[in-house]
Amino acid sequence: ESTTSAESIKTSDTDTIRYLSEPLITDHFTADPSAHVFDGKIYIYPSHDIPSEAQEDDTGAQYDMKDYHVYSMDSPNGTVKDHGEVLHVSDVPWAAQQMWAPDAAQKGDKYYLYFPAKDNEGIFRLGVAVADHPAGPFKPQADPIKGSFSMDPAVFEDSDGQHYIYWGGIWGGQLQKWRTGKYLSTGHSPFADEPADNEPAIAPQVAKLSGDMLEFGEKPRDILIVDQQGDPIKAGDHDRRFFEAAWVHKLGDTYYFSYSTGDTHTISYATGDNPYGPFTYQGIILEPVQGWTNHHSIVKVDNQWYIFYHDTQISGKNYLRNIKMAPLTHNADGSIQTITPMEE
Ligand code: FUB
Repeated sequence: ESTTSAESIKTSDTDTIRYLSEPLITDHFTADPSAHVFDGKIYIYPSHDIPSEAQEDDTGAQYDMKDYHVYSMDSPNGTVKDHGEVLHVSDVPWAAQQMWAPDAAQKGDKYYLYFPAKDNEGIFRLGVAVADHPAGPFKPQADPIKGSFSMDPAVFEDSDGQHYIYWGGIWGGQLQKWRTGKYLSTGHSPFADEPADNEPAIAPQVAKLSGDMLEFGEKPRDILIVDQQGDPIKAGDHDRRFFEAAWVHKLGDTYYFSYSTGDTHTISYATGDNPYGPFTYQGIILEPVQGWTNHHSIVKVDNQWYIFYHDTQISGKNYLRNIKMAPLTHNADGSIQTITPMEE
């Protein structure tokens, strides 16, 4: 168990907040934190980073995770409880390796863990595991979600109780390999199969979940992210195009689609008036953190919004990360104040 401390310095009422926050967990490496309030408590579903013997490469082989732990906190920045391992790759019949960024959802008295992993052919699929308690243990389905591909699932429950699953990631996340609807085995380079720079960027994916939460309830749809003029963000626009780490939250009637821009390292956001988009690009929520990846979740606890994210403060290594949290502020006009992480 660990206790955290944090400090923020606001530079103005509406722009950037510089924020210094401490790792939430120090005895394991953790990343990609998906946080939710279930049964009045904050539960965090992160990736569990481990030192790897896999050769580091552009597909992210060094992100060689094998299991998930669940963590909880009674209040923001409170004591973090580790509920232990809740799912291991060896328990998942279809999964071979790389348990990447997960998320969780609640429906009725059941809890669902959504996770990506590579199957025996080296293709990323999305899996589901079910539990009676938010902290598991989670029992995996025998097969991946039918028709699933790529990684980084995130589940959003709309105000009417309908759950939507968002996912996808380019390069090592393989989304570019599904542009034709079939897996393109045109080579191992994660940079093959991308659109030309002046073409629309590869689209993140969304589908309603089925009533039993175990399958897509409809054919996956592309999410269109457009600029302020309504033109699709282009593949060459690395400052704004979707890379990975989709997340959706809702404030009033506005749906906020946030994501990592990958090689430009920000968490950016776009807004829309329904769960499918199109979403209009608005700006940066979180400036680059220490380390290559940037991956977050956004959750309201009582009356305050928080962003959970990670950096590499403890290890200094891209694939050995530590999760953190910081308050997040929406301005009166709906825009989100940019957070600039401060380093020690
Ligand atoms: O943790 C492995 C991968 O790194 C995640 O799936 C990506 O979002 C990036 O954070």
